[in-house]
Amino acid sequence: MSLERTLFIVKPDAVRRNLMGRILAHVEEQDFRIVEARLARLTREEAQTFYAEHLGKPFFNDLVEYMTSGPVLLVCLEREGAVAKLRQVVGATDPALAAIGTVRKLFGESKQSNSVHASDSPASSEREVRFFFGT
Ligand code: 3AN
Repeated sequence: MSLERTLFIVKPDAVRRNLMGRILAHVEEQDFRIVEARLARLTREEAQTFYAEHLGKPFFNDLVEYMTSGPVLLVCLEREGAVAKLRQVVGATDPALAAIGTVRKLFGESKQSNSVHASDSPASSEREVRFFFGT
């Protein structure tokens, strides 16, 4: 396995509930290194571009509303095999279906308010890290 970078976002529902520290501790315990991080309030344009693959889906407008409803923590994480490992640590999109011990099982509220984002492939991680951190 090679050293990879991936994009992680602590979403508005989790920032609002003061879960940033616990969630970051959880990923650090899995040997992820935080290489970049910043709090941001996404604009509508940023959220629409970031989630462009979901344009036209029934939940798209609500997703953009939700992602712009409060601050998010944007994080670039690094580890061996980071992309696949972080998807495991994060769990399924729907917290009700996520495996025990995953971030979404522990903290997610619903399919939309599922507390965190993790890039879903090496191609996505490259695009997403560049989108927010320009590297
Ligand atoms: P994941 O974040 O697990 O890769 P995606 O990429 O399918 O999931 O969806 C992106 C985001 O859109 C999810 N994290 C969630 O916030 C929202 N979402 C996905 N599917 C639904 C749905 N059926 N209803 C409401 N929101 C959804």
